Amino acid sequence: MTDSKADPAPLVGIVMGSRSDWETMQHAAARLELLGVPHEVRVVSAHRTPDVLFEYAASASGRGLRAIIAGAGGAAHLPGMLAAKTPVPVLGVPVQSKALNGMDSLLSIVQMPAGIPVATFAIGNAGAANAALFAAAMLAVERPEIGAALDAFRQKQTEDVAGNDDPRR
Ligand code: RP5
Repeated sequence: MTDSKADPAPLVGIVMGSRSDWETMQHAAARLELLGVPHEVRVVSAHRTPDVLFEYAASASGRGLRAIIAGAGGAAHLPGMLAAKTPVPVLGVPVQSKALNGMDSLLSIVQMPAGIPVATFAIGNAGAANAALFAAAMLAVERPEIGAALDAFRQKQTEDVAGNDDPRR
């Protein structure tokens, strides 16, 4: 998290509907941390703190955010509402809900009517991790150091699999 004055201004905002989403969304933060992408983390609820949502969306571009990763579960309107209120690209992460295993979250994030896009990722931890990697890939266009970190991450991932290719060991 880059909140102290010494830290560089965040390029990515990670927001979630509830503190209970952190268990999932920490996987996005961990990837951004690993890749050296300055980011911030906030709880912003579309239905419990709608004014905070509007304020966050209104200030996002001016504060230098280049992507917002938004995770929510259930009737997950947070990513769509953010996307409606900011030109900054919104990457939606469906959090795995207890009642419907995240199918509710997935469908309510992915089924945006034409006109306001939300890039939607897989349900749960994989979606959170991939949203961060995707944000890094977007940033790599203008930030070569992030591109290099992403290349190194992918290379290591390849080597880890290749070096452990006997599942019995
Ligand atoms: C959504 O409701 C949140 O994104 C969370 O996934 C879900 C449950 O929230 P809590 O009741 O745990 O706060 O708004």
